[in-house]
Amino acid sequence: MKCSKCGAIAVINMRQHRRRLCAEHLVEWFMTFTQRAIDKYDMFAPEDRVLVAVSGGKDSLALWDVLLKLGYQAEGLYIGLGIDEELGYSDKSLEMCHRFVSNHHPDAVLHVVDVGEEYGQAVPHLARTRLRGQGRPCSVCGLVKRHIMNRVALHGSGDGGFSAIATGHNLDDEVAVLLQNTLHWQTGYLARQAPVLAERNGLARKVKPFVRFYERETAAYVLVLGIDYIYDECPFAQGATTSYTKELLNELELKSPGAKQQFYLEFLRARDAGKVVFAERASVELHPCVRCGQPTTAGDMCAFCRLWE
Ligand code: Q46
Ligand code: ZN
Ligand code: ZN
Repeated sequence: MKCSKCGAIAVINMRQHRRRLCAEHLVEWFMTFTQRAIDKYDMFAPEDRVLVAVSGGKDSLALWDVLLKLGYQAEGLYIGLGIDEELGYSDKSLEMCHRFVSNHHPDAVLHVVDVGEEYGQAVPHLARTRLRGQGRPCSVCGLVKRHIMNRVALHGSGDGGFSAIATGHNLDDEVAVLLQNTLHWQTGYLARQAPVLAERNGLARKVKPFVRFYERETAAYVLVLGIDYIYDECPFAQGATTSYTKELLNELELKSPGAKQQFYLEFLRARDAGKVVFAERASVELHPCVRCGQPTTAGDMCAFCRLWE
C-alpha cells in the first residue's frame, strides 16, 4: 500500500477520502483538515485563548497537540474525577497529560481541577450518595464536568477567561450520539448537536474541531507521533449504550464505507438548509444560580450546587 502523495509506504487507508497516506503526509493532512474545520465552522481565531478539555485519551491529546502546532493559544484542562475502581484510572489519565506536556510541549499550560480535593467528594462517591447506589455515575459525572469546564472557561484559574472550550469529540462519537438522539427523537438534543455551540447567558462557547475525523484517524495520528495516551476506557463506560451503538455503526461502515460521515454531514447540511427544523425547548429561561452564579433553568440553585446539599 503506497502513499497517494509521495509513493512511500502508507500507514493508513482512508477509503471515504480515497486516500492512502504515509506518516509524514498523514500528519500534514491531519493538521490541514483540522484548520479547515476551525475555519469552516468559524470556531476561534489565533488571538483567542482556547481551553482544551483533556482526559489523557488519544482524541483530546491529539487535539491539544494540533492546536499548539497550528499556533493557537491552547491551554489544557484536566478534571480529576477520582475514578479508581482498582485500576487507578484517574491517576493514570492525569499522568498521561503530564507526560504529554513534558515530552511534546514543555511550555504548554495544564490546569488541573481535582473534584475530591476542591469540593470534598470524588465523583464515584458523590454519585453513590446521590443515586443511592443505583446505576452508573455518568449522569453526575457529566454534570460535574460541564460545570467545572464552564467555570474555568469563564474565569480561568483566576487569570481571566477563555474564548471557547474545545473537546476532542470525533466523527464516531458524534454519529453515535446522532443515532441515539434520532432513535429517541430527542429533538432538543438534535437542535443542539453541532460542531459549535455559541456562548449564551453565562454558558461558554463550545467547539469540536475533530468532528470530521474518524476515530481511526486520530488513533493513527497519535501513533505516528509517539503520543502516549491512556488505552483503558473509564471502567464505567463498559456496556454503555454508546459502545453498542458504535459497534452497530462500525458494521454499517464496513459494508458501506463513508456511511457514518454521510449520515452526520447530511444531518448538519439538512439542518442548516432548514430542511429539518428542530425547535429547542422554547421558553427555557436561564438565570444565575444563587450559590455559584452559573446559569440554571430550574429553581434558585443549579443542579451542580444541589449535588452538594
Ligand atoms: S461519564 Fe461515565 Fe465518562 Fe464519567 S463515569 Fe466514566 S464513563 S468518565 S465520558
Ligand atoms: Zn507520503
Ligand atoms: Zn450553582
